[in-house]
Amino acid sequence: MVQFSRICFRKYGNFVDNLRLYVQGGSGGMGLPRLGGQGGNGGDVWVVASKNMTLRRVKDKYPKKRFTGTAGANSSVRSLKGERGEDQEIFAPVGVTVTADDGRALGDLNALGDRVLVAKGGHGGSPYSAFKPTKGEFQHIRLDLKLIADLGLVGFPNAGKSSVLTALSNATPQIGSYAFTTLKPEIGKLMYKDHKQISVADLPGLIEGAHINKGMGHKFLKHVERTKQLLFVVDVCGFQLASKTPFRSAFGAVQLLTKELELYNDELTSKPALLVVNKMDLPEAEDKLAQLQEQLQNPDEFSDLLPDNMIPKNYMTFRHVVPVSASTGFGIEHLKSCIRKSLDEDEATATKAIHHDRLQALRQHSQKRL
Ligand SMILES: Nc1nc2c(ncn2[C@@H]2O[C@H](COP(=O)(O)OP(=O)(O)O)[C@@H](O)[C@H]2O)c(=O)[nH]1
Ligand SMILES: [Mg+2]
Repeated sequence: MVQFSRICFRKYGNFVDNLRLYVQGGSGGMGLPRLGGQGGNGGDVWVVASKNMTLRRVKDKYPKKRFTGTAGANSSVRSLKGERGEDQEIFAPVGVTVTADDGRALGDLNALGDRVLVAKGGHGGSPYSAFKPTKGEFQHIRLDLKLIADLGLVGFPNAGKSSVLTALSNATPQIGSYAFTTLKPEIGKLMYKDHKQISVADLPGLIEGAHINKGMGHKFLKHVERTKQLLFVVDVCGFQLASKTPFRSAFGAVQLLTKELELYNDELTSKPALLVVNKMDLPEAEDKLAQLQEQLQNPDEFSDLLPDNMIPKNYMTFRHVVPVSASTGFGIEHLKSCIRKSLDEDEATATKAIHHDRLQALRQHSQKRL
């Protein structure tokens, strides 16, 4: 029952990596023909790169997804030159590209404070325009988080991430039985018979305390933000980072990885994810896999096994749990097809959502004209 309620209270929806918004600059203010007065210009709309923002937060904060600059003030006897309308700023995360609906690039947010103008305010009425103001520019825009790969590998050192990637793809990452063999993201390409390619990023290993920037902590977690889906990799026999650190079972490793992601940015745990249980060639692997599967079915029942600070708020839901052996190749083809299925599923949902958005916009448009 407890498990059930956890699922019910799980935050709706998935990680957001793109967003479509309507933006409109403010109208210009009226001029004043009698005295030659000039209306104020309308305010512009900007997208601004800001700290601690995610596209999900933009979406939650502005459910209508409409942004308009303020209108310029009309010219009046008391104030011949009308005041300029206020700009509207849309705060967005770093790493976003801004495009118009027709695909025109408007700009990139590469560093904090970068700004992209997305809708200019109208001109105030003046002697040059017969004192008539103009409307602000308006358009639909898209914010897209730049992705480094379709999938990101998430696992502790030595789980076999590099080996799994090598087995899956044509990548040849460095493999070794010591921590931090992977120094920078290595992107492997998975090729399918119909020529579809899926990219997988092997990231610097996650360790306990990554969220407080231990090891390659933040560098790693920043990369995880920029993948569509996650591929958790655990050693079926569990792991121990060093002789001083405690031994963790495979179940413990899954929860600890989840906790690290959650502490950094809890939206990450709502990304679609698959779990790879590696090293199935080791003795007793079958029994351990069965145990892990039971624990994943009822995580609450087994959370007593974990220290309190290791229990995540929400357990990850894995679309597929796939046992493999990177050494023998067992399960690798199956994993490859699970990955494909999972990405295709999301692509279909995304296409549907875009059609839905467009249809909605068309309806609103035609209603206005009636
Ligand atoms: N027995 C066994 N060992 C494996 C398997 N996959 C990887 N290893 C070994 O585990 C160690 C760590 O592998 P690596 O791919 O570098 O792990 P990473 O740190 O997660 O990238 C290496 O010694 C690998 O040879 C497997 O399926 N079975
Ligand atoms: Mg590695």
